[in-house]
Amino acid sequence: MDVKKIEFNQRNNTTGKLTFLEAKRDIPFEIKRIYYVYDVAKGERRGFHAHKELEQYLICIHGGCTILLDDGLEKENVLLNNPSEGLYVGPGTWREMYGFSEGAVLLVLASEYYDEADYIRDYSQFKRYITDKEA
Ligand code: T46
Repeated sequence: MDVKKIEFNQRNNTTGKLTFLEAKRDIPFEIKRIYYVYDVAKGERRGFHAHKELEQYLICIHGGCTILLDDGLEKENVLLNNPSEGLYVGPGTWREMYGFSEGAVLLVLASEYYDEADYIRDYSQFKRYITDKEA
């Protein structure tokens, strides 16, 4: 599965914590877009799609949420509840986000501008896409 949890640089002292990410050093792609998902009501589930080309880092900068990842063969659930950790999610990965704690903020760094044509929003279409790619 093309996913990986990364620990970012942290500087902690008695007054608090600071995490930083540097372009090209910590994030291998050029960041073309940043967005964040927040105010997600208890029990809500989002995502339900894969991307054909897009690479992203997901960082839960406040609170926590869980990401279901599926490459068409295996499924994995990753808890994000640490602002100094990022989850790289590569193309061809179905994702669903759930279990948002109250006030959770999920920040996303994306390699491309928003393009609806890059989304696969239908699960059977995703399975066909993966099978065709492997053939
Ligand atoms: C992803 C997960 C982690 C835009 O117009 N511009 C944008 O940059 C984005 C991200 C979305 N939109 C529009 C598209 C929809 O009409 O905002 C609406 C909500 O987007 P969506 O339903 O895709 O949101 P999520 O939370 O299900 O998924 C988002 C990202 O779209 C997706 O790429 O990987 O977060």
